[in-house]
Amino acid sequence: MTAAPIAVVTGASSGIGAATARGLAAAGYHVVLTARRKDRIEALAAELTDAGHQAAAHTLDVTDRAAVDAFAASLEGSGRGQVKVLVNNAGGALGADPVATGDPGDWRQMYEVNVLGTLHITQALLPALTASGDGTVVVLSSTAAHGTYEGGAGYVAAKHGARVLAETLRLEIVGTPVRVIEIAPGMVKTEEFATTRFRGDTEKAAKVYEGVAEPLTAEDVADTITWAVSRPSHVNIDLMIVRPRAQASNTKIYREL
Ligand code: 8X3
Repeated sequence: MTAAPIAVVTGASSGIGAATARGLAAAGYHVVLTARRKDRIEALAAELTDAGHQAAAHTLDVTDRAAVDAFAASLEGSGRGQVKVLVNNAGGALGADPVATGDPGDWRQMYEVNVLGTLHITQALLPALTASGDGTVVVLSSTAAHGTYEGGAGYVAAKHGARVLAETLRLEIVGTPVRVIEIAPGMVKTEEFATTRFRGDTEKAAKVYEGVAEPLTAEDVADTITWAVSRPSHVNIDLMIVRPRAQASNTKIYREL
């Protein structure tokens, strides 16, 4: 029996990352879940394995380059299948302050994880993805990568960085057997995104979704990713912007209040 192709998912401990790991496991990939929180990814890997899928967990902070390189080397020597998919999902927002008062530390941290984290693991796995003869790099950007909004500058700047990484990589590696897919979700109601942004202030976090009939779910976005990844190899979904119906733009949201 040939080994199942490997799909690496970063930030797989919750939200879109966890849902994507589920989706890709169901699509037949051997899913390697990475995140900082060991307990969560181990529990999800066990759940997937119990359900008859192939999954493994590897604790990883994508901002730690040495750890990312060691992870890539461990995959090469694992005797598992070829690495065919990388889903760059690790990321997030910190704060929603205006430019005048935003914390430079927040900006730095958002650049570290959303841009440099994506850069580190993409660089580390690109040789394996290329060698597989049929690789896919997914970059989870955001609608914040395509337009700004008040209070969003730090996050918007970081997500623009992730988008530029994806677009530039696609130009640079054309002719190699690797495609680059950017998925840009709008309002997604996940367990942690807004709570992390507002540092545990659940009231502020709840306001983000207030009156919005049906924000996207992590599963909605995971479906989109799984669909894009499972197109035939020659089909490159360059970019998908995915929003809930109630959101016409970053700033035009219908709320039933
Ligand atoms: C999440 C979308 O509107 O919070 O990436 O920037 S938004």
